[in-house]
Amino acid sequence: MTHSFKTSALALISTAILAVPAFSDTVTLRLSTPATDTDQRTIALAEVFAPAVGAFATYEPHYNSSLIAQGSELEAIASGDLEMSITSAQELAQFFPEFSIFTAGYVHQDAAHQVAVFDDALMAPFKQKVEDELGVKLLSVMYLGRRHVNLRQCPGELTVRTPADLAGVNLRMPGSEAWQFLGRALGANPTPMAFTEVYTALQTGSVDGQDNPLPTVVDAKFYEVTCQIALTSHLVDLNYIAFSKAVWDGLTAEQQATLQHAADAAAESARQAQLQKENDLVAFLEEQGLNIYEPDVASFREAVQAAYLSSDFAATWPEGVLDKVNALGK
Ligand code: KDO
Repeated sequence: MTHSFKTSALALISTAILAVPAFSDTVTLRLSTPATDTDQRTIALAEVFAPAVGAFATYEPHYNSSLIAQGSELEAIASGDLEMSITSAQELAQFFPEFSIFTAGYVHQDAAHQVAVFDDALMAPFKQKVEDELGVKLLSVMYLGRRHVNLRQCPGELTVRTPADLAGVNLRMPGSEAWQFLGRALGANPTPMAFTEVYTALQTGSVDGQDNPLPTVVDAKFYEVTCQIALTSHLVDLNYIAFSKAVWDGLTAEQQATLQHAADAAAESARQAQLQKENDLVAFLEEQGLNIYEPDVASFREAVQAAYLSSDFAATWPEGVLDKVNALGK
């Protein structure tokens, strides 16, 4: 190495060291999500989380997967290209199969049960593994809602009573094995597809339907291009606020406490807003012409639970965890 090269290399290194934010600097927190800016979770992060951490962090949200594709956010955080995401147990299960316990249909009972599970000691080894092996901290649990089957066909053409009625139905599910499994367990023919492509796929008929909670059906305007919702409640779905451990470790203990509190407050605010919307939106959707009805939920529960219990997923669930999760419910 020539003298001049060494000198310029050293200069580059010292510039890089100087560029590392000191505790007193403001750190930029980029969040990437497939969700819109009108989703209750992103509203709460912008209105509750961002101002609470404003003294030391600048929150920079990117909606509609405009920064990172759905499902690649955790890798982006791990490699330092992103600071935050609203991740799912299904995405985590791609790295850590035991997270599939939180993706299984009819396991979580409601929003309060999700919080009890997330805060319980049973969750500690799950969180620790994600932190140690992926460099991602799971700060808080967010409520997405009860997922139902939402189809283009009207009940005259197809009425959903039991899983057998979904045979041959092309149901869009998000793109990972845990989601495809759920689609098959419901009796459907699952098609993997990114969230941002679903509206057009429903509009053009390249899929027959999709599954999401009512607030998402409204927020993403899926009701404009579908005819019915069978209230299967097959998954009381959650997301986690995922945060870069490298950034977390660069914060002071006081900043960490503020940030943790801000994440919890945003999750709680979003949970209440989402629950309210789930209650209110049936009437709105019916006004839009959608047919909303209850299928034989017991037959869905039985089929879905049986599929999970005999699956390779269940074999990865740590001994006794399902019983502990069930014990935290009603
Ligand atoms: C979806 O793709 O259907 C899904 O509901 C999956 C969730 O885990 C989550 O990624 C969600 O999309 C997005 O936040 C958009 O609401």
